[in-house]
Amino acid sequence: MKKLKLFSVIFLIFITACKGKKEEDKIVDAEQATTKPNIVVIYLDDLGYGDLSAYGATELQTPNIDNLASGGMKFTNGYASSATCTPSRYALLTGTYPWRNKNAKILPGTAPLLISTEQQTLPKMLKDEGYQTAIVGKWHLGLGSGNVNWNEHVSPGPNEVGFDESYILAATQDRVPTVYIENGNVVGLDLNDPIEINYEENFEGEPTALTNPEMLTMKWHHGHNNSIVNGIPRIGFMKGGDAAKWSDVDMADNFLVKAQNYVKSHKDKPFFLYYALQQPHVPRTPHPRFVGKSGMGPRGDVILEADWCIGEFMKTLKEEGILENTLVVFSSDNGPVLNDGYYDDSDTKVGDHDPKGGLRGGKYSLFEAGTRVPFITYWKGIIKPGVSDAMVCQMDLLASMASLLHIDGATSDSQDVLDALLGISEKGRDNLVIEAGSRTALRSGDWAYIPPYNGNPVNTEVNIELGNSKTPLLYNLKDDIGQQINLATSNPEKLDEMTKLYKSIRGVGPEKIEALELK
Ligand code: NG6
Ligand code: CA
Repeated sequence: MKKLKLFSVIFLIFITACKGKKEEDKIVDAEQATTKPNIVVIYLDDLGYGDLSAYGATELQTPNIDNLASGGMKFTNGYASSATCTPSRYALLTGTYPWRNKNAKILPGTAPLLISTEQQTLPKMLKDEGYQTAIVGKWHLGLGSGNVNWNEHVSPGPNEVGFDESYILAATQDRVPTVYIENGNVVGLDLNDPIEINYEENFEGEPTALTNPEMLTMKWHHGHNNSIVNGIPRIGFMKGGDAAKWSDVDMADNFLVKAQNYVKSHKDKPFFLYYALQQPHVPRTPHPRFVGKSGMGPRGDVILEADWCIGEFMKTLKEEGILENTLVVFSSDNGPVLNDGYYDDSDTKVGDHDPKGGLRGGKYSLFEAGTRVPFITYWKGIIKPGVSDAMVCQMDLLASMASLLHIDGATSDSQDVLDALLGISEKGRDNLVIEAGSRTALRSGDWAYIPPYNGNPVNTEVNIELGNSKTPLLYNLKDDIGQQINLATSNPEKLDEMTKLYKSIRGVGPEKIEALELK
């Protein structure tokens, strides 16, 4: 079945490629289109399952991302590996469960590179296959080997784990250093004004949100009261580097132009582009032309901004003539949060919009809204538009892209779900261990199992249910997508089955996994 479909796909592309070209070029084009398409991962930061009109949002319209969903495969069971950023990105790039690496937690801006330069990664694998590789956008996987001097070449980083080119924001938009780093070098740095970063203590005489609240244009709610950059208080202390500091409101446009330029200058050979947008993570800083556009405050506005960026990016693929030769994967690193540390009206103005899309929990949570995220694959002319309920995880991209390229890329955790991603099959993975902080839980078939944890049931700062309960939680998502009815007591057989499966994958009994604090 699959072979037949692939054959017809090749034939289709062959015919298309034949139009108006020399005989010998045709075969090369047709072959390249199917065997080595460009691969683009468009990755948002904290976008929830219900944040797109394609996923049921009615109060927000996201026409450009909706075009990907309606022209491609929209997954209803698409997962980030984790409910926070760093571990999800780790899994996406390495194809390995993040809980196998104890350091794969939300990282400060000074953290060393989390991925070993020896490790297999998606970009490395593609590079070995002759792909050109690049990241534009948020990194948040650590840089250097400790005690980074930001005024010198910063290494190892993305360029040492498989990316030929990198243009990144090091950690998060709310963490210092608030500068772009291109291929290991801070962009626009004036060495007469060197950058110093410290996450423990401030530099003498430097203003902070606590000492100089009059300098703030955005107020902090929890955390985020250290150095002030562009009127926004951040996490961590920074001194110097004034000329290099980014403009928050221009960040989206800046990343977009970098991504577009990359496509334009690399379109003649296969490329892998990881376009990691910063929206709608805090601080939400829409460009003035998007301010007020959603009527929902900055969070809604930056989602519209991101949607616009993606539309412009897709236009570039089309204008450059490579839309039919590019597989686009769209997703988000974790679920939604409204107030993540700043007063920005995102919670007060949300109105009837449900970023969770009917799921329970949110960012940081073991409930579904923590890890189940929008997940779309789009490949014009190849992926037949549709909706898939197959369970797929971003961690599976490594094995699936290996399968697409007919190479051996298997890791123990990354599964080949290529057929599901291409819409050829409804079969995804059977199960997945999801993660939030230092806690893990199991998804298997229609079921969700959360082992007992001691932590607070709710993180009151962000107003999110974390999935901590002194007794096990068991839900049948087919009947109860909102995880309201705990079946742990009424269905002991299923509980036993899920507990055993969880232990066998996780390798540690749930009773031994300490519930750790959120951050
Ligand atoms: C938390 C921050 C939050 C956000 C998160 C990382 C505080 C109180 N909260 O520690 O604002 O930055 O880390 O988000 O500092 S993530 O999407 O990159 O995982
Ligand atoms: Ca995130």
